[in-house]
Amino acid sequence: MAQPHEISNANFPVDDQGRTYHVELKPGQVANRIITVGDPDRADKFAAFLDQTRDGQPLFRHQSHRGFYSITGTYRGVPVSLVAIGMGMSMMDFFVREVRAVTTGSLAIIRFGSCGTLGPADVGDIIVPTEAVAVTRNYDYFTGDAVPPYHISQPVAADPVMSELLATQLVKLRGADHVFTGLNATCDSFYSSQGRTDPQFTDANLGLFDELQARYPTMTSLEMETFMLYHLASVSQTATGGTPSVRAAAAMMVFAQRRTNAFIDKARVAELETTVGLAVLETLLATPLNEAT
Ligand code: R1P
Ligand code: URA
Repeated sequence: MAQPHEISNANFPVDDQGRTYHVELKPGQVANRIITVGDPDRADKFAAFLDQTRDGQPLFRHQSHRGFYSITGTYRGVPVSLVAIGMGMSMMDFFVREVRAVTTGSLAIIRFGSCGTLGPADVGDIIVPTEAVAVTRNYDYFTGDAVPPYHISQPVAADPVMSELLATQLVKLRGADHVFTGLNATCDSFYSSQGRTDPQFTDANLGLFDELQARYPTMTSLEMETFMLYHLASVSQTATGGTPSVRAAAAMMVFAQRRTNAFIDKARVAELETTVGLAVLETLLATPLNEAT
């Protein structure tokens, strides 16, 4: 059995090989252009698009003990990583911070995930969120304070160049009727803060959809990570300070139409993952990066 690695530095833990504590990557194992997904199977499907090495495998693959799955290789000769992070804003936070810690120069990160929609998109359509808000449960409401049950943050924007490139690639592939841009709500639950009803718990969320769309009429998607990616990109800094060092965008497949209650079938997901995956890779390649920052 492999020996556990010793960890040092309680502020930013790394092991004796220089790998970060949760994502378990060290310098040289992750590229500056990254696609992040939730589902590890989706990362494996994307790996098939990467340039094949002599043994038919990407250059590097690692499953961390905390559920992060990383694949690094090249796409049309350019280094690219795929990192599956699981679900939720805190997993996005681990991923962005730990990858930033072991890379130099600017990073371009695209989240390729799934989402629910309140419309006008439908199941099987693609949404490119040009901005995102966080919707978080306001715990004090549930202990009796006179506050709203959910907090809705101010919006944070995606990288406009990457979003435009992504939307253009996707429209070419899927047609303008099936690609939507707009505001995304990143929620801290798949259930309560996404307005799902659950008789087992008090969630006070019956008016949430209407409240979200009244406050942000362009709000179209609901998912669980994108806001954190855009937020961290917006506060990222270079060694010299100032300019953000992380550029970020997202594309999401609509799995759930929350007004009609339709849910996508598996065959459609497989078809979307392969076609949309290529558009995401092409966008990453077309994103100019200052790798010497
Ligand atoms: C919930 O089913 C998960 O699916 C969405 C949500 O953001 C959440 O992580 O994204 P992924 O398909 O990327 O996992
Ligand atoms: N992912 C989510 O977070 N919500 C949905 O409704 C579908 C996918």
